[in-house]
Amino acid sequence: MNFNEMQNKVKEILSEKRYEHTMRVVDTAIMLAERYGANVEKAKIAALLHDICKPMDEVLMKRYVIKYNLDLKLLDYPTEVLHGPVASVYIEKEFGVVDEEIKQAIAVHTFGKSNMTLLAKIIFIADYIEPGRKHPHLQEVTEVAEYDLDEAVRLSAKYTLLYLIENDERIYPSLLKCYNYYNIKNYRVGFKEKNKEKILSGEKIITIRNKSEAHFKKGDLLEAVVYEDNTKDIFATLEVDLVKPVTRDTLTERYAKYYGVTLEELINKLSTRYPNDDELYVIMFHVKDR
Ligand code: DGI
Ligand code: FE
Ligand code: FE
Repeated sequence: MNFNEMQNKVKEILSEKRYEHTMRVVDTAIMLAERYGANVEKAKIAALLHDICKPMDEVLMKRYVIKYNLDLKLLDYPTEVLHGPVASVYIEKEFGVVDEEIKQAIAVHTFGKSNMTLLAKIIFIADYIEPGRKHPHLQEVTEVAEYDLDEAVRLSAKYTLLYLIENDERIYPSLLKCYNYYNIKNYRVGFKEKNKEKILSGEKIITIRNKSEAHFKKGDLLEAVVYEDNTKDIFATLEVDLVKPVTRDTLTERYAKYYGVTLEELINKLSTRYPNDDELYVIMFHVKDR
């Protein structure tokens, strides 16, 4: 089935309002996919089909959960929670979509999960920020989604949690896991693209940062990402071995050697990067996971 055929079928199944919401999610998902370098065709299909089971009868949804071995805990939740997981099975049967990444993105579009794929984040956010939405966080999350998709995921998980608690609703655990996972930005450390391979090979084992990025201690785990990489995918988990305060006067040749520069060059480099910080911190680490 091509996209147009799918679109016609979606239009027959959904109410006019739901169909219009769906098409705005498609447009938003295309925009985000282009922005973050995701597969635009997949984003279009996932967005088009994300709410396809919204009108399905609750009893039928529950039958799907049992018949297709979905998480049985879903049976304790309302159709708001069920319609995504059920759709991930339904679209294979009714639309011939077998792509696991699309199915997964649709399954979690309502409540998210930890460590989502780029596509899943795009559908989660597109659904939350399509311009017809009426919630009070539309503008804030739309703005954040332009430059930091993970932070947008954190915010929409947060606001959904707050809304659900306010309304005495039952929280599906995946939503909480999503929030916790994306709420760890203190322990994210950015590196320049050119340092990625050196870190992975074990050649680079120190970094020098200012106070804002030195609230770590031995044994802490840091998630290393590349600054230039818009998706901010974690390329390695680093375990901190040592955090040591240094000033320009106490920096030594040894540290400069790790950077592959002379001491003088290192001091100049740090003065440029941190012109207002006298005290800096040497963070030594090793790669724990890649
Ligand atoms: O299907 P849409 O309306 O486009 O949007 P959606 O799939 O994000 O569903 C939003 C609804 O789902 C909203 O009313 C909040 C609700 N929801 C999200 N996570 C949970 C939840 N409801 C419960 N009870 N528990 C959850 O964890
Ligand atoms: Fe939905
Ligand atoms: Fe939706």
